[in-house]
Amino acid sequence: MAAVFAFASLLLPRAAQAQNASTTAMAGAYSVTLRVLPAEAFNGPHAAMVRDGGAQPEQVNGPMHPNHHMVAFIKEHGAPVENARVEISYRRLSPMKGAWKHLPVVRMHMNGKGLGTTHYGNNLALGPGKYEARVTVNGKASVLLHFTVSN
Ligand SMILES: [Cu+2]
Repeated sequence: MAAVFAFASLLLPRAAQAQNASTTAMAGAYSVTLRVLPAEAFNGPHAAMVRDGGAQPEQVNGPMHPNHHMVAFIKEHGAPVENARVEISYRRLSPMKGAWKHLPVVRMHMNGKGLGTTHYGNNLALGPGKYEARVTVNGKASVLLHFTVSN
C-alpha cells in the first residue's frame, strides 16, 4: 500500500476562518474536513459531544482553558468513517512560527445525533494567527490543511 500525501493546500490554496473554520481535502480515498469551532462540552446537561474512544477530552473548564474544538470529519465514498485511526498535528505559522504539536484525538459523535456524526479531535487552546494542521487517516493517507484563528 503506497503512502499517499495530498498536499491540497499547495495545489488549491484556501484558508478557512475561525470561529467556524472549515476546510476539506482528499487524503487518498478519504475526504477529510477539518473544522475549528468554539470549545464544546463533553459532560454535564448541555454536553454537545459524546466520547466513543481514543484520548480523553480536554474539558471546557479544565486547566488548559481550551477556546476551540479542532476536529476532522472523515468520509469514504461519501459515507462517514466511524472507526478510523486519526492523528492530528498542528502548528502556528504566523505571527510567530511554532513547533508542531500533537492533538490528543478523541473519537466522538454529536450528542443525540448518532454515530453518523462521528468525528475526531479535541478541545484545545489556540491564539490568533494562521495555522496548518496535518491529518493522517489509518496511518497511510495524510493531508495538510490551513486555517486562520481570528480571536
Ligand atoms: Cu466534537
